[in-house]
Amino acid sequence: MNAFPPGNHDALWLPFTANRQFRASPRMLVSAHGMYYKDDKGNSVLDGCAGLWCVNAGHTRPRIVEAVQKTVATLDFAPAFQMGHPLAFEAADRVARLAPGNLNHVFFCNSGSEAGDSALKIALAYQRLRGEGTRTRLIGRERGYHGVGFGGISVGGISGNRKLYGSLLTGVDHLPHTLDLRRNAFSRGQPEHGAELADELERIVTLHDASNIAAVIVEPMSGSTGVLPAPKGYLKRLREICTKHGIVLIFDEVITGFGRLGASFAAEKYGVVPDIMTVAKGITNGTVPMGANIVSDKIFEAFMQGPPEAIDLPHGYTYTAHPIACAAAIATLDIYAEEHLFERAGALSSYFENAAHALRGYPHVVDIRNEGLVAGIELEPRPGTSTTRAYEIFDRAFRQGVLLRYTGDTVAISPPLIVEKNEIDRIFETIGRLLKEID
Ligand code: PXG
Repeated sequence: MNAFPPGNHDALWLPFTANRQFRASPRMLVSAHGMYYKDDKGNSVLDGCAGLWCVNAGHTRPRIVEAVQKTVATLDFAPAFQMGHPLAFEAADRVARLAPGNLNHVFFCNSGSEAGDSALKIALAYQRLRGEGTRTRLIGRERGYHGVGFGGISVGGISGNRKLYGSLLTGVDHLPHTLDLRRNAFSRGQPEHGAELADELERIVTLHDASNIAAVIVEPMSGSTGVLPAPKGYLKRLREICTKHGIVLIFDEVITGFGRLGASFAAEKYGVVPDIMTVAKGITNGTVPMGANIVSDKIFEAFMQGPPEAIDLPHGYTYTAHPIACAAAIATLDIYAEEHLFERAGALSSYFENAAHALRGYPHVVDIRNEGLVAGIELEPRPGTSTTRAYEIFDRAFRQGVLLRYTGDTVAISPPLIVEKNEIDRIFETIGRLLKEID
């Protein structure tokens, strides 16, 4: 069967893809159910990465499908500027109730990238509204990923995503990343060493003075740059330094939110609450694009001080709180709660951890990292070329019926939270076999 439908296949430009290599040897998906995709040849493909870290409840869940179908036939679109609809209020309330601490206010957007840029704008505006308008500098972290908007790539720390795009935002500094193979290789869960790396924020404060710094944004566990859980104590230290200096702390929970780590959010799991949390992906089980900022009372209240008829936040999107996305989010949160999927992920995590770490000692493996239902297997690169080994594992695994992700030299695994033990076995056995197969 021809993988491609008729037409000009150059018409589609795929993101973060080697397009010419892909067209020569495509990987095509045509349907999905539960833990499995079906490819264009009719083969079943076990989803080892929840689509792109987003389908946490598994694919085509009837409750979500029906909510979407009903909504699209009832209220296909509703403007969100100076207008509202019931699903938007319900979805915000549900998300806020799930969030820890005083994170009680939800601003909807359509992706993790928009959530990242929105969070930075809210933080800057907040500082100005509270009379601290000199606080304009933004701090990210090396190896951070906050999407692909100009704000996100500026505070992000991946040179490959930045180098083609000019000067980016000015006034940005980066904390050092926390990956330390020398001290922490083959850690299970959060690594022991590296809390002191948060003190680098003090160094940046000394350099610029706190009166010039608006916000710090980090992922509690970096996903896209190879699964890097924060070292023990690191996030708490970052929280303390931000509080001491009046800096807004933003957690990017686009991957870590909605059960991936065995709790609703990493903030809950680690007991450290930021001022703003960005989420996306699992908020709708990946079914409809949606992102959000979950904002603290203190920040929200700062925007509610002007004249009631003035627009408090001049920011938003045509598709903010889209009815179909809101319906998908509500149905998704229902499933997470009724099936106790976050708890399930937590309960399965030690089995998953053991399966991942069983690959220690296999050819090419230089580190294995994990937390909740996510793992990264880092491979030694072939001399002179990075990523080719990990790509080969990804490509061969797909052709053998297992969907993985690779990022740099790391193979990433983050299955839907409904995964069964025998499916966890199959994922890691496939990787183990391929590690022995490739050169
Ligand atoms: N923040 C984080 C932490 C992310 O992981 C984004 C923001 C951006 O979200 P959107 O919805 O704009 O893509 C992400 C996205 C991968 C991979 O396999 C990871 C992401 C997206 C695509 C692939 O590494 N993360």
